[in-house]
Amino acid sequence: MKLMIHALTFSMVALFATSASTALAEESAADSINVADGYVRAVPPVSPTSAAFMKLTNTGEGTHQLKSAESDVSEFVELHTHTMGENGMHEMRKVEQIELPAGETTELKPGGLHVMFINLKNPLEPESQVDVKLNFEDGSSKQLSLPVKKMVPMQGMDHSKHMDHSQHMK
Ligand SMILES: [Cu+2]
Repeated sequence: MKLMIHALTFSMVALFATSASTALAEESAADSINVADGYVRAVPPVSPTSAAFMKLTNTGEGTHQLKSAESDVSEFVELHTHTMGENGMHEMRKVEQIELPAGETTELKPGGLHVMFINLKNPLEPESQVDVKLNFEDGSSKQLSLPVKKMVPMQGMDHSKHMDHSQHMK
């Protein structure tokens, strides 16, 4: 009698172990995607928009897609890219998803792919943190806390020094 119970217990343990290892073999997109160097652009209080940038490395065997992002900082959160318009100007465009090929690092960076925050609810203070959730194609998701960073203005875009200078001239 005692032996039978032991045998039963053993087979139940074996069953659990089998199902657990099956679950592990099926890695979710969120498990496969490593996020590095993520940050959100600091913007002056008057700005209605900002963006998040980061490096997404797919360490898994298959291609994954970033389908959407969520955050409390703005009314809308969209996945965007920059394209060169017919007028030769950079234009932002919404994309349905961001492809994350296996074994590759996909970089979200200024002038390229980014997570766009539209209609900010509060100013983004430098050194504060922004919670951003990334949603992948298989329903898995990744919760991030990204620092807000001041961006170095692009060359020729920084008119603030000019204005200071002219004020001194008066
Ligand atoms: Cu954008």
